[in-house]
Amino acid sequence: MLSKRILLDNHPCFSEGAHGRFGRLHLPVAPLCNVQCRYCVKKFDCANESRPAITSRLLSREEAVGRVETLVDRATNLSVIGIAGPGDSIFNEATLSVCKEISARFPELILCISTNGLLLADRIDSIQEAGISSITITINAITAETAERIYSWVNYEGEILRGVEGATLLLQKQYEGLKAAVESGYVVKVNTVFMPGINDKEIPLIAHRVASEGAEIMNIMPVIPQGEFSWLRRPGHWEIFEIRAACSLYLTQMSHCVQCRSDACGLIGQDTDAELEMLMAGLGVDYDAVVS
Ligand code: CLF
Repeated sequence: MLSKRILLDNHPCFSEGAHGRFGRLHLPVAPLCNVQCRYCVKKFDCANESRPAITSRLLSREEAVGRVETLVDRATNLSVIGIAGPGDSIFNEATLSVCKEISARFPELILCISTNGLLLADRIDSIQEAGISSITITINAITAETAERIYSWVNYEGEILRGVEGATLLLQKQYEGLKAAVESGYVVKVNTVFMPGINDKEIPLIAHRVASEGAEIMNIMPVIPQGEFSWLRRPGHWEIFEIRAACSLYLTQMSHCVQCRSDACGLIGQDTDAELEMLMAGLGVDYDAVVS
C-alpha cells in the first residue's frame, strides 16, 4: 500500500494542496447497490447533469483498463483512479478485478474506492490484495432512528432488511468497516451528506466518533434533493460552513468536493469528458487539455 505521505501529497480529494495539481479518473464499473438511500437516483446518459451516481454509460473491465491506458498517457496529471459507482464499489465484483489489473500495470497510480461501508469489514483483505490505497465511507448517522429515515432498505447477503433492523445493521457494519480499514493501515475519508431536519444534529457526533475510530478527513456534502427526498431543502453555504467548523474540532474537513459523477475525469472542478477524450485519442487528435 502507498504510504500515508504519498497519498496525502498526491490525492486530490484527500489533500487541499493536491487538488489543483492532480486529477482523478472515475471508472463506472459498479452498477449495483446493496443499500437504497432515499436521496439517491442512479441515472445514465444524462448530458447536463453532474452529481454522484450519474454516468454516461457503464464500462466493461476491458473498457475500463483501456480508458486508464489511454487517458493516463494523454493527461499526465491524473494521480488517482477511483471507483465511485454508480452503485456500491465493493458490492460489484468488477471493482476488485479492475483494480487488481490496474495496480499490476500502473503501480504509480493511487487506487481509490468509495463505499457505503456495508461490506467493507467483510472484504478488507480482498480490497488490500487488489492494490487499493484509499477508501471513502459514506456515513450519515449515529443512531438507528436517524439511519432508518435515510435508508429504504439494506441488502446483506441476499436478505433485504428494512426499517430499524436494516438501519442498525448498516451502522454497525459502517463503523466496523472504518475500524477494519484503519487497522489495515488505510487513510480513510468519511463522506457525510448533510440533510437539514434529518441528520444535521448528528453530524458533529459522527465527526467525533469517526475521528476517535481513526478517520483522517471528513467531507460534509449538501444533499441534492431528489428521489424520495426531493422535498428536502438543500443547505446553504453558511450552514455548511458552520457545520464544518463544528466538526473541525474533531478532524480535518474537506471543502473542495464537487460531488462528482461516476465517470468524472480531470482536475476537481475542471472536469473533462472522458468519452470525448477517448474518441479524440481514437481519431489521433492531439491531446489538447484534459486539464489545463
Ligand atoms: Fe473519486 Fe471519491 Fe476517490 Fe475522490 S471523488 S472515489 S475520494 S477519487 Fe472527491 Fe468527487 Fe468529492 Fe468524491 S471531489 S465526490 S470526494
